[in-house]
Amino acid sequence: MTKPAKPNEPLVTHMYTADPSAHVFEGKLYIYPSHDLDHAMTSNDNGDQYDMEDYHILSMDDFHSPCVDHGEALHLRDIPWAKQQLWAPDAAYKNGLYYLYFPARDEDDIFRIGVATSSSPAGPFVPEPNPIPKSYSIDPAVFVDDDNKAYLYFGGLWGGQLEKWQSGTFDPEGDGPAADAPAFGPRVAELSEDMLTVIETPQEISILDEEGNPLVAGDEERRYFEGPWVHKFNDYYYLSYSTGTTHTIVYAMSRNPKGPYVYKGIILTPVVGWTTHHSIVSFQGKWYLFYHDSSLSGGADNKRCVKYTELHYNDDGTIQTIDPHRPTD
Ligand code: FUB
Repeated sequence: MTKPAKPNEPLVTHMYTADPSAHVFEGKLYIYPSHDLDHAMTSNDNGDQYDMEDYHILSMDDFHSPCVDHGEALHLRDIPWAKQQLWAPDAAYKNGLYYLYFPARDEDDIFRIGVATSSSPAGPFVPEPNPIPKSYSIDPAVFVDDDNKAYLYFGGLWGGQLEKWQSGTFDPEGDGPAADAPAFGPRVAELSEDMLTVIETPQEISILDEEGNPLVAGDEERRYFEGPWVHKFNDYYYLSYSTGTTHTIVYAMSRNPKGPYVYKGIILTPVVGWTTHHSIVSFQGKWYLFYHDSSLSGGADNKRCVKYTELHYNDDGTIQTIDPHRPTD
């Protein structure tokens, strides 16, 4: 039997995992990661090296229990509209059903977001025949608020194609803004009651500095790149995300799930590997950060491993910065 994973150690070592979205379902921790494959793809800014084909769901009764791999929960071959690249997923629960949200490239090589359903948090999941209408780009994250409204967040630069959607339709020539222009923000749209469609055109989220000015595209230490995650603590919404080129997980706060959000600081300093991607979850009275790095493969960007560590708030609601290389007590 596998031993329980310690903080900052791989949750599992029998396969490569990345992009962990952690949730508490049925009293247990469920982790929805990408499943990195052990192949040698050429690395480029388009993300061709992330050529994943299926999802495996992990769970733990608690942090003293071994992490269970529930096997293949969804495969590319079973998704009618998807051609390749099953990237970072997320999951949600509503109305007695579990929903798995995932990005993939369609037949035209355009990233869209799909949804699949299951009666169990561990799957298997059955995909809808088409992607979610009006969805695009990558890294879906779903937040279900206390009033039961659910929101779909998404978007990623470079290989994630967010630059190509600035006119509202896909423009293959679409590019990023000038360094002194407002950076592109992630997108948000409220989900329908059945969680399978959005009920509005996705809108861009503004991320502002403390003076109320939008973060600019050249501010690579703070501007949005990919991997949105929204959680709520003490009536504040926290939008956390990867800064991509500067390799940190940072966060911004708002009183409204759709923003505008005000930038606050760094949650996670750079890990081993180019990408960084996370989720934040409350479990048994404590808060945890799930994240990945490339340590299990000795640094290969597309062979990553999922880890966790405890997350702490300051009295004013700000989050203490985590250094993944510092041993925990
Ligand atoms: O795993 C593929 C991509 O790498 C994800 O969608 C991004 O967030 C980055 O982690």
